[in-house]
Formats: sequence, structure tokens, C-alpha cells
Amino acid sequence: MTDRIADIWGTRTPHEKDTPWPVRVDSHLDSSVTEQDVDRWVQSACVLCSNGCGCDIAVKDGRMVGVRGRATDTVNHGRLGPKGLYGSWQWNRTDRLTRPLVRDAGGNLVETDWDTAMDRIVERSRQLLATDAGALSHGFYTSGQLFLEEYYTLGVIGKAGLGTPHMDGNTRLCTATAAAAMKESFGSDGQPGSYSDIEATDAVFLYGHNMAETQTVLWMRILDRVHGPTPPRIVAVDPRTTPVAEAARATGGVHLAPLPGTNQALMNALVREVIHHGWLDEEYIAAHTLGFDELRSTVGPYTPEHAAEICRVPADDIRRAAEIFGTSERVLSTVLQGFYQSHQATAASCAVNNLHLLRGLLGRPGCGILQMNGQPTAQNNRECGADGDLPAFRNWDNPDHVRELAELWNVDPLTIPHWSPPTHALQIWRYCEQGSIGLLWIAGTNPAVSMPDLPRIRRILQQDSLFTVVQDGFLTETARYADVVLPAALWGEKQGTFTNVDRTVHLSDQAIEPPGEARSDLDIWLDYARRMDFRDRDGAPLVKWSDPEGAFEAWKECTRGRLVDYTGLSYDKLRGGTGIPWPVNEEAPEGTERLYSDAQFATHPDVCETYGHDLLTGGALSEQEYRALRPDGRAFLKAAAYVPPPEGPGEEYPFVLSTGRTVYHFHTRTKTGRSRSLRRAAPGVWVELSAGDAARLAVGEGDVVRVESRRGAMQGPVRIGRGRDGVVFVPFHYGYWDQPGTDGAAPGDAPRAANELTLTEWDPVSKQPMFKTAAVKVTKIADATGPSPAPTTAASAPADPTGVPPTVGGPEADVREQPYAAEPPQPARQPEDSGEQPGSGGATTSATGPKD
Ligand SMILES: Nc1nc2c(c(=O)[nH]1)N[C@H]1C(S)=C(S)[C@@H](COP(=O)(O)OP(=O)(O)OC[C@H]3O[C@@H](n4cnc5c(=O)[nH]c(N)nc54)[C@H](O)[C@@H]3O)O[C@H]1N2
Ligand SMILES: Nc1nc2c(c(=O)[nH]1)N[C@H]1C(S)=C(S)[C@@H](COP(=O)(O)OP(=O)(O)OC[C@H]3O[C@@H](n4cnc5c(=O)[nH]c(N)nc54)[C@H](O)[C@@H]3O)O[C@H]1N2
Ligand code: SF4
Ligand SMILES: [Mo]
Repeated sequence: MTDRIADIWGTRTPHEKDTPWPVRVDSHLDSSVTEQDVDRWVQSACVLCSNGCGCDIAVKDGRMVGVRGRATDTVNHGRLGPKGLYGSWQWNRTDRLTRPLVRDAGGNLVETDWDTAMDRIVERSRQLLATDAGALSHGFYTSGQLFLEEYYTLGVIGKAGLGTPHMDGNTRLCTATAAAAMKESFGSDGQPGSYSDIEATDAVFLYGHNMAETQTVLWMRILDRVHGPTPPRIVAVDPRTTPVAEAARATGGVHLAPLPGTNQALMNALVREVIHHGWLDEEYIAAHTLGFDELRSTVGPYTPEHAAEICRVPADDIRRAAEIFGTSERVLSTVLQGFYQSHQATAASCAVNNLHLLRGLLGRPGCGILQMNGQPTAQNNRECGADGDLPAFRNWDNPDHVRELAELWNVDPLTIPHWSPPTHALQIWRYCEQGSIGLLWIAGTNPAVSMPDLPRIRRILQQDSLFTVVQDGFLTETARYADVVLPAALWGEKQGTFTNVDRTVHLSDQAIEPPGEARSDLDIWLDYARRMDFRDRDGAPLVKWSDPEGAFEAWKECTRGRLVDYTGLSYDKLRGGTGIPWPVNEEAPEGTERLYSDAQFATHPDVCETYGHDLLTGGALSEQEYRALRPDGRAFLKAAAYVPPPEGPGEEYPFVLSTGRTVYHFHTRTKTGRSRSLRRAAPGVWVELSAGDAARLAVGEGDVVRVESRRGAMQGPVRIGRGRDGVVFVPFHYGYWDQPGTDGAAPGDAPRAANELTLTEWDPVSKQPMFKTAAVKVTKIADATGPSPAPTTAASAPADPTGVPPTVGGPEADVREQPYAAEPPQPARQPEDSGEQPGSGGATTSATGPKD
């Protein structure tokens, strides 16, 4: 048994390059239950991050009582991380919403029945549709945590039922930049790489990605290579000393710690070095890319010395990182929030694509790009068009694509909004603020904690002109502002599919009944469509399905012939073995491990998802301009100069604020905060300062400080950490409201949410807001009563551990880790792969012993 709070990644199963990742099955059951007691195991995949680990849910007496990794799944080979082990199911015995709530005459939220709640929504909806604003009065703000079937159904309702362009997900805050970067470089969203690239690679570059804490199982996969005989070198680009940065040092790689907001200068220098040294695949560049000359001239001025000055990192470290990229036979890159949540997000993420294109490191084992997702189902929100885009990566600006959808749905093409780009989330909130959106339907997200500039978000949610529907499993901070609260069934309580970072699709079967009268999001939207009586051109109901499988079958038709082709999948096919990566169709019945193996990109004007943008300004190219480039299957090398972030440190606000995550919590903690093991591991907010900054401010570990920006203020105890000088880090997990029996911050208490401080600014192309840079000042307000509650196990570890108790889980956090001698699951193969495939060395579990 292993305490997986204390030992986040569990026991190593090291192995050699080009051999399969051994299987290790992790399981954790409620302490009152043994394996023999379990009534049944229900197949699913974890929804607490984008990794998509296959798991089985243990059910006893109609309750979820534990979870076990699936040995047969190509994603996780049996493993689970702390959130999956403890957080995926432990909330299911707690304070759920069980009945709809509406505002009574006194302004209080009171319980009611479904008819009353839905009637209120439909009445408001009809009223608003009858005004001049029509469908533009309706906004939908959803999630990266619902199921594919739910997004697709909502997409059809929004586009073909109502006809509103105002629909987006919190995926805008999350991985809109992943989509944007892939669209700009390759013509379409769709991840080129595969997790199995880890087995074959010689170097892993992690850009603004603390994978060790945020995709713990993927990190286990890397650690098992790092601890094996032929380890890859790691390069970490992160201002904090994360476990990834530590691994970079340990493997002879590099840790580059740029000042937040300077990624693009660093990337330009890396690209320049690679070009300057001729570490290029010139044939690949000539045959399969466009834009080399412009790229070369744009990066020209970014010598290592110049970038070093902007980023405040040693120039030699930039040289060394470029050399590792330029000279390793195979390189795998991952990109996440340190890049995506910044002002030149798309430009910097495209620069990662550029590096791979320059060396032709794409579509081959070990040479992946993972423009990561964060949320478990963010990919599906993007695929299905619940983020405003047209479903199946169609181009809103291409009339043929609009016509295809109109035919599929049997509606007038003019119903489908396509006169302008879809409205992005921050603009939707702006329309709510201005009053042109009168109905905002929020599902599966908690913006009163997760949006930037919370003082403003609270003002908007309180506006009388805005009618808000909140659909959630819990009475969240946001739900407390709603006019109608709809109780949603959550994971395990409903059925559906979702797709992870490397395009692997999983089915999650229903394990238990939802509590009380809670309903799935799918059922809620189907009910809304019925009550609104949305019809197609022949007068038949617009939405022609009534259950998840029916929605999935309809979605398959929508994807036919597109890159994101699901036509070869079915619920039955997804049961039993492993998740399957799309495209799955007649040519690739078992799925597709890597895209672009043939270097044919999705850039032809007739198929591409966008005609592209200027990365510096966000200005869009017209169809004519795009056609004139004659991309026709070639990828774009897109360039942009560095510009400083809109808000930098100055005299009054001398620090750069960065925000992010800890391994033990998921976002606003509605699930992980209800897991005893996770709550105790990271019970409250903290403010991380470097040792140097703490000394200059004369604050010690645990002293309470006030952090203030131009928008607002929050406070918390100080962790003297291992970050770089000039940077303050605050985890964004902690809002006001809390669950019974916890540390219970209440509305009257001092604010502690990181987003009191952040600003409403976004990347010009992806429109993703910048959570990683704001200017703040820090003032001490009280002496310490003890060390801060920050975990000691990962990036928030103290610079000096003296007097800080280590983070442990104790016996209740015991996890069974079972090494298997079985053959590890094999990923889908493409014909092109066969020559290059690693030999099937069999499982190498010898290095693993059960740890008692
Ligand atoms: N434990 C846990 N795991 C999660 C989640 C969670 O809430 N908790 N959420 C999931 C979701 S939705 C997401 S989107 C992912 C996010 O996963 P990550 O992106 O890995 O997480 P973050 O902590 O937001 O940010 C990553 C790193 O960016 C660094 N950074 C900040 N500013 C800069 C900068 O200017 N440049 C560079 N290069 N780096 C910078 C931070 O120091 C931080 O270590 O995690 C997913 N997994
Ligand atoms: N300062 C700062 N702010 C950030 C970030 C940051 O790094 N720094 N990261 C941003 C990112 S990347 C993200 S992804 C967002 C996350 O921000 P949010 O999405 O607001 O955070 P969650 O707590 O995951 O909220 C999801 C909600 O959906 C509910 N839910 C879960 N499953 C279901 C379901 O099946 N149906 C319904 N109806 N509800 C469900 C949960 O109970 C929860 O209330 O935060 C963003 N905000
Ligand atoms: S890595 Fe992500 S998907 Fe896998 S168990 Fe952890 S939280 Fe769940
Ligand atoms: Mo995210």
C-alpha cells in the first residue's frame, strides 16, 4: 500500500526507450469496503483533468465506493493520480443539489419542481426572443467537463434552434489557445501527437506546463523513462521550480525560468538558434511548409543575449535548450497554461509548432506535439461547437461548411449564425454587462471564482437586467447569484463519451442514480428544446434523439469525412478494452495514433477550419488572401515579434502575479474540496514568494499578507517558496463559499480568490484571458500563527523545510499498486508507422515491487 498524498506518482516502473510502458494498476476503495464487497465495477474514465485515464468505478449499495485504473487502457496502463484516486468519487456522499431552485418574491432561492423551474426559463427565453435583439439576447457559457453528447445537443439548439452566436465554454479560459495554435499552423484543431511518443523520445520540452501536478499520470509515464536506462532529457520553461524543473536539472536538461509575460521573446530566440545552427530539415521545410523566410527575418533580432535580457534568464541556458532541441533525434513538446494564459499565447504556442516543423519532427514516433488540454472534455466542447465554432472543425467563414450543417440538421442555412466569428466568452460577459444579453445559461463552470477580475463578475451576475440559469451538482459561489438553479447529474450518474488530449475517446457508463431529482445536462437541454418546440424545415422536432447513444450516433454523421472522424466508433466498440483515438473510420478502424504522418496538413482552403490570423494583432485573413497563399496541405510557419504584456510591474505594483494549480485540487474544488484526503493535503490558500523577495519585504513563512492589484485584493499566509524573484504565485482554487466541515471561508471573510486580482485582457487570436500576469503589491498584515498550509510535496515546497510539516495522507489515503506481468496495451497503429515501431519488448515489470 502506498500513501499517494505523500507519494504523488507512486512506485516507479522504469523501462528503456522503445519498450512499452509497464502496467501498474492503482486502486483505492473507501476504508469501509473491501474488494469482495464491491457489487460491480462500471467502466469509465477520470474527468479530473485532460489526461483521460481509463478507470472502473466500484459500486456498492447504489453508491460509488472507489475506483481502479484500467490495465487495458493505452492512456494510463492502469495508473491513476491523487485526484483520480480520491477526488473522482468521494464527493458523492455530500451536500448535492437535489431539486431545482428559483428566486421567490423576497429574492431567496427556494426549492421547486422541474416544471416550475423550466417554465420560468422558457418564459424568459420566449420574451427575449420576441424583442428586437432576438436570439442575440441569449448567451450560453458552458464547460470543459460535460460529455460530448451534451455539447453536441447544445450546439444544435444554439445554432439551429435559437440561432445565437453567443455560445462559448470556460474552455476559452482553458485551452482556446491549443485550438488556435493548431488551426493557425496546421489548418485545423486536432492533436498531432500521441502519449506513446513518450516511450520513443529523446527529449521532452514542457512549455509553461507543470505536468507533474496537473497530468500526474502522464508525468509518471515520463518519470518511468527518466528512471530507465536511456532517459530523455527534460527542458522546463516555467518561472517556478516545479517538479518538472527539478527533472530538467536531474536529466542534464535545462530549466528556463522566464519572467511571466516574456515567452515570445524566449521562443523567438530558440527558433533563431535552431535556424542559425542549421538544425533544419530543409527538404521537409521546402515540401511541407510556408513562411520560412518571414519567420527567419522576424526572429533575426532575438539573439540569446537579447532574449536573456527580456526574460531575465542566462543566455547560455537558451543556447543549451536550443541545442537540445536541435540535436536530439526525437523531441516531444507539451504546451500549457504558462503559454496559453498570456498575452502572446497563440504566437508562442505556434512557435513550438514552428520548432517541430523546422526539423520535420512530426507524425513519427517520439516526435509529437501535445498542445495540451486541461479539462477532461474541453476537446469535445471544441469539436461539437459548444465553444461557438461550427461542429466538426468546420469554418464559419466557409459557406459550403455552413450548408453541410444546414443539410444535416434540415434547417435554413441562414439560421446558423455565420455572419461574424462566434462570440468569445469574455465578450459574452461584456454583452451581459452592457445588457444586450438578457439570459445567460451557465452549465458546468463556476465563474464567480474562475473568471478574471471577480469584483466585476460579481457586479454582472447581480445585474437585474440579466436572468441567469446555473446548472451544477452543487450550490456553488455562482449558483448563489442565479435566478434558476438546475440540479445536474454528475460523472458516474450519467452516460456519455469524451476525448482526451491525444484524441482518445472513452465511454463513461452510468454507475449510480443521480441524487434526488437531479438530471443530466443532456436531459435538461432536450427538455428545453422540447418546451421551446424547436423544429426543422419539415416541421419535425429539430433534435431527433432522446438519449446519449442517439446523440452520439447523430454526432458521428456530423463528423463524416472531416479530420475529426468518429464514424467508426460506437458505444459497443468503446466497451471492454481501451479508449480509441480519432479519426476512426473505414481506413482506420482501430483509430489513429498520430496525425500528419504523411505531412499532409488540413490547410486546403476547402477543408481548413480558419483562414488564419495575424498573430500580433489578431487581424483575420479573408478567404481570397488565404487562397492566394496556396497552402494546399502545407503547414504554416507563423511568426510574431515580442511585445511586452499590457500590465507589467512598476513602482506602485512592483511584483508580477502568476496564478495556477496545486496537485491536490481541481479548480474551484467542488469535488476535490469534498474529498477528505485532498482537502487535508491543501486546506487553504497561500501566497508564494521567493526567499529573496520575502527577505526584502521582511515577511516570514506563514505571515499573512495582503496582495493588491488595480482591480482588487486578497489575502493569505506566505509560503517562502522556490520561485524566481519578482514573481508572486497564488493558487486559484479557493473561493468564498465552502462546504460544511471545512475551513469554511464565508462571504464576509477577507477575500482569498486569486481572481480578485487578475485582469480582463486576452490574446488577440485565441481570445484566451491572461491569468498569468498582473501587477501587484504585497503588504504584511499579521504575524504567522504557524507555517502556511501550502503542500510540501511539489512546486509549493518551502525553500527551507525547517519547521514545516510534510504533506502526508495517512492510512486513509492508502492506495493499492499492483504491477502486472501482462502485455501492456498497444496503441492504434498506422500503416506508415510499421517501419519505425519500437520492438515489442514485452512488459518489464522486474524493477517494480509492491511497496508495503
Ligand atoms: N491538480 C490539478 N490538475 C489539473 C487541474 C487542476 O485544477 N488541478 N486543472 C486542469 C486544467 S483545466 C488545466 S487547464 C491544466 C493546467 O495545467 P498547467 O498549465 O500545468 O497548470 P498551471 O499551474 O495553471 O500553470 C502551469 C505553469 O505555468 C507557469 N507559468 C506562469 N506564468 C508563466 C509564463 O509567463 N511563462 C511560462 N513559461 N510559464 C509560466 C506556472 O509557474 C505554472 O507552474 O491542469 C489540469 N489538471
Ligand atoms: N487565476 C486563474 N484563474 C483561472 C485559471 C488559472 O490558471 N488562474 N485557470 C482557468 C482554467 S484553465 C479553467 S479550466 C477554469 C476552471 O474554472 P471552472 O470551470 O469555473 O471550475 P470548476 O471548479 O471546474 O467548475 C466546474 C463546475 O461544474 C460542475 N460540474 C462538474 N461536472 C458537471 C456536470 O456533469 N454537469 C454540470 N452541470 N456541472 C458539472 C462542478 O461542480 C463545478 O461547479 O478556471 C480558469 N480560471
Ligand atoms: S491524471 Fe488526470 S485523468 Fe488521470 S487520474 Fe489524474 S486527474 Fe484523473
Ligand atoms: Mo483549464
